Amino acid sequence: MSHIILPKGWNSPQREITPETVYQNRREFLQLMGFAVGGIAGALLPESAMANTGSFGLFDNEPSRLKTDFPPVPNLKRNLDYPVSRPISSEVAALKYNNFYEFTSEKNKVWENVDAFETRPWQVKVSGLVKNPLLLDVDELIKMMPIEERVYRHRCVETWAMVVPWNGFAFSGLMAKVEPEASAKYVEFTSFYDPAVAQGQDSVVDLPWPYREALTIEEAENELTFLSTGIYGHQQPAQHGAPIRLVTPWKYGFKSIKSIVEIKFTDSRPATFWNTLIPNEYDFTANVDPLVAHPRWSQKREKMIGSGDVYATQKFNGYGEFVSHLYL
Ligand SMILES: Nc1nc2c(c(=O)[nH]1)N[C@H]1C(S)=C(S)[C@@H](COP(=O)(O)O)O[C@H]1N2
Ligand SMILES: [Mo]
Repeated sequence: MSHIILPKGWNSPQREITPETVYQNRREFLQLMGFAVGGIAGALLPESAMANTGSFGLFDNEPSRLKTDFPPVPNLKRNLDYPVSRPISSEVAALKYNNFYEFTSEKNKVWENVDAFETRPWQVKVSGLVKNPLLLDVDELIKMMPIEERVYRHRCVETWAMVVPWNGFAFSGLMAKVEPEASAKYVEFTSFYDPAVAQGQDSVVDLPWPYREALTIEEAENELTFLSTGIYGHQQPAQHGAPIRLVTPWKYGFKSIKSIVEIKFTDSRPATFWNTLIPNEYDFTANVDPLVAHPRWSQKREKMIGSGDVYATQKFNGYGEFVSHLYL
């Protein structure tokens, strides 16, 4: 989540990791990444210290390696209940600027590191405190659910932002099918674990892989909460979390876990990846709020990928009318 480039090994495609570049433990990893280890927040950076989103997509000589031929989603209708006043971000910019720590910590290199990631066939399990647990192929799940398009803002805690047309289905629709028990209070989402393919999972010995995130049951049931199986009218590219990822647009982006293999309904709050690693920087709830600074930077403004346009950050990322009642 920092912009510090790690030594070779973390993102080496060949996984030629020498003893010197293997971090001994997560503390060393976090210090190298510039995190404020030890609980004392680092000095607040000036507001000008914003994400270097540059001009991705504007001045690129399109590298032929960038995959763009994803299968289109037929008969896709846009749900107009969630209008966004800003322009949709460049698709190429979004394809080439990602957070996906399983592959690399370098945002502009994720797309180059996902070639070996097989996202079909892919099984999704829905388990825990539900009346009707599920274990099925993701394409069966997609056939079962009403697929629609939603244009949402996305706000990373690092201050970069985008506006993208996701396709997929409302999480509440899946809840209606599996019927959570009354005792279910949280929903835990687990991503894949495959260090042979995801070299980031192999580079640091004790990060809490697989990536996990969680919501309260009320947040999960909110109409905004979306499982995205595609973007820009087509199937999900690997770098956006194929084949299925969570989208919670009023929360910082780290909550929107990619490449989900299991969804579990629980009665106690699950441990989550970033909150376990560094709780003073990544809290569990993580609602977008311009007035609550991150320990290392202000959250007052945000910068769009692609255009580089800067906007004032909005509370709940502009989705207060849908979610503010959850936090009274
Ligand atoms: N499994 C997994 N999911 C993840 C991440 C990750 O590293 N691994 N990064 C998160 C963060 S910090 C952000 S901002 C978004 C980025 O989504 P995008 O690359 O599709 O824009 O994915 C989130 N989901
Ligand atoms: Mo993020």
